[in-house]
Amino acid sequence: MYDYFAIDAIEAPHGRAPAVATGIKRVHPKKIVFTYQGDGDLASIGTAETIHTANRGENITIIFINNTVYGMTGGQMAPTTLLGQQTTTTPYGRNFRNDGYPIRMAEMLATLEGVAYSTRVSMHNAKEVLKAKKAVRRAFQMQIEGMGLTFVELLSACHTNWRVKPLEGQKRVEEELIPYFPLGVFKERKGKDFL
Ligand SMILES: Cc1ncc(C[n+]2csc(CCOP(=O)(O)OP(=O)(O)O)c2C)c(N)n1
Ligand SMILES: [Mg+2]
Repeated sequence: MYDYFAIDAIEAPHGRAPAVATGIKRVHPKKIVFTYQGDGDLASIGTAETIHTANRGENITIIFINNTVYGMTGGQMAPTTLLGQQTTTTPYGRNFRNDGYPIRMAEMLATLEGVAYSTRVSMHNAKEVLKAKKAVRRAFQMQIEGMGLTFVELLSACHTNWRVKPLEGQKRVEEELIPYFPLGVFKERKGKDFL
């Protein structure tokens, strides 16, 4: 990521980014600290770190890229894989009897007191990308104001592992992901009454 953004960065072991970010933010409270995590990372490997960091209300921002697969390792099922979705580990499609249901992280985290902002946006067209940009800005602004943990989930295609062409992938986000993972703001704290 640090090849693309002019920021200081540290690589955490998979799933552990919120724990590492907790330490960095506590030592450098004036720095804007965020994690950048996939769905396999955040909703499976790092479930404990995600939930407890959010529950502690650490004043960091979590950027969550939900592409419904473990992309980097070749497209295995992730906690957010849709029912019926074929992956290398669910060749007949995800079945809730064996694999459970896709987890809606933004809604789940919104229930925790420590979370100041939880939203889901999408990357499937230019208009939605602009909205996503606003959500990220809002999250950082709330962090600057010290309001608690801010969480931005971004729906994203994974053309390589979905094995689809770019336009088809964007269409799938709109037609298949958004009906299960609705866009919107699930929590937005106003004021600092929790402090
Ligand atoms: C503790 C740990 N377990 C497993 C791996 C292997 N691994 C690397 S990337 C990856 C999948 C990542 O999937 P996701 O977080 O959804 O990110 P994506 O590639 O889809 O953006 C896995 C399992 C690892 N690096 N560390
Ligand atoms: Mg992924």
